[in-house]
Amino acid sequence: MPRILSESQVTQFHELGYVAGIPVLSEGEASQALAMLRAWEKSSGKTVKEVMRGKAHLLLKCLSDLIHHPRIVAALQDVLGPNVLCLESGFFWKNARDSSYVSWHQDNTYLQLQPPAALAAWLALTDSKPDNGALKVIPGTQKQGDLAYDLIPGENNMLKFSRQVRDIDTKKAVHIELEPGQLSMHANHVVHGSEANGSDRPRIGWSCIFAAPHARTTARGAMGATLVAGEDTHGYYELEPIPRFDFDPIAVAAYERSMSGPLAIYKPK
Ligand SMILES: O=C(O)CCC(=O)C(=O)O
Repeated sequence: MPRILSESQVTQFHELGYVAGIPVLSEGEASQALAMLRAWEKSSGKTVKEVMRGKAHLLLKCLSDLIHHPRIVAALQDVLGPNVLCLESGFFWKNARDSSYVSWHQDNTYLQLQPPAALAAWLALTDSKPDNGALKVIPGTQKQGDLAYDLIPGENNMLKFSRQVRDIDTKKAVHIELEPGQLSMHANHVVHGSEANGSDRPRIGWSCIFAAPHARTTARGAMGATLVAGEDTHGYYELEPIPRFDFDPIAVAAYERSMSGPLAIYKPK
């Protein structure tokens, strides 16, 4: 029996490569989380959009708490099994009328996990709909393994080193529509992307890559992980500490080590 998903949601994840509408936070909790992030922006003079892209759960305590949220962990275990590591976390933050977009890609292109027993969990802090640039997936493409891609840079592309999948049928794409506080999950190989936000509302999502411990990254360089459920049965990653407070030096040191490896592309200048 799955812990939080229905059997049909688990089947959908495996067949189509995504599942959506999983309730995690109440609308009030989602706006409270957003208020904390905006307060951090105000006090630091920085933006979450720029700074919180790679391993953000090692920087802010509220984000560390979120990757351990019992409802997120239960949904992850329903798909990945009892043991779960968090490899990466960061925001895809689109302000109102924001021309940022995300080109069609597969997440596995970046971390190159073998076997690809991993997924991205995407938590909506605002609503996410077609008019404000919701995430889109091309169902079933996770079954095609690694697809050929081209390096196509774009000024407003939120993927700094865009690896855009070649020859895909975008007519088959579906929008993942979410209310604030809801979660979606997409498979590591499913092709996905999103368009600019043409609306007057922001569209803010927190996307985290989680993996089973036997999924090893073949990308070069140091890579740590945070254990969020069960045990690390394989020891492939340096286990990260849990920050006790924002910018806890022990967690920042782990952040720096990991951001020198395959995640270096996300390191803020
Ligand atoms: O939020 C978006 O628009 C893109 C998200 C994405 O690429 C991801 O979560 O892997």
